[in-house]
Amino acid sequence: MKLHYSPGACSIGIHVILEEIGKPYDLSLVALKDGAQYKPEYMAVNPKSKVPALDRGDGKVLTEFPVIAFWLAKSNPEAGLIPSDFEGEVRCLEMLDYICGTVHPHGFTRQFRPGNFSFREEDHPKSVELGKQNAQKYFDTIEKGWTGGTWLLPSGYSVADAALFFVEYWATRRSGLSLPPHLDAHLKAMLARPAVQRTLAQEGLAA
Ligand SMILES: N[C@@H](CCC(=O)N[C@@H](CS)C(=O)NCC(=O)O)C(=O)O
Repeated sequence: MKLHYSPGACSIGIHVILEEIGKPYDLSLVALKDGAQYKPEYMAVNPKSKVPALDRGDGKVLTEFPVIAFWLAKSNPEAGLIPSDFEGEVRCLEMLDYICGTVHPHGFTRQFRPGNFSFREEDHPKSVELGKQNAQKYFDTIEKGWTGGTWLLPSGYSVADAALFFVEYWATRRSGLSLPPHLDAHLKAMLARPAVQRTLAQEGLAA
């Protein structure tokens, strides 16, 4: 397997999952800051020009965080990264979709790439502010609906935790936001996991 990633991008969540699984994989750097996602070499891998993309090792490439996370969890059942019952699995997918389809774009892409949301440069600060407000609102929604203990789902650690990690990391390391209590404790618990520590070190990032 090979993960196409950029340091500190949402691909870090898939990187954590690969470290949790513990099977050999390669990393391929797609430096978003240099526009490498738009180079023909990478567009031949992922025409969407986004990370993460996972080369599964069978000649096929998967894109979209929730799908990559689901595929990795289901094809490595011994790692126990998705609930084994149907209701639990559905709730895990529900969280992956909320984090990747709502929190990521409307909370953080609005802050990090305001030009994607408005042509007018004078509107960009409004996009950043709206992104911060949205992120805080989405985190409060997750906090109020928290059904887990340390981890997001009551059944224990899962790929949904790796997704929650990347938005928590952005909130506290890049956006200067504070997290509500369950999420704050969750981020601390994630940072204590050896798989997360290895991932951060490999991406050259501080805890
Ligand atoms: N829907 C995609 C979104 C992935 C995404 O937006 N990735 C960002 C990095 S966090 C990216 O590659 N951005 C590059 C760009 O927009 O040019 C997913 O869930 O995997």
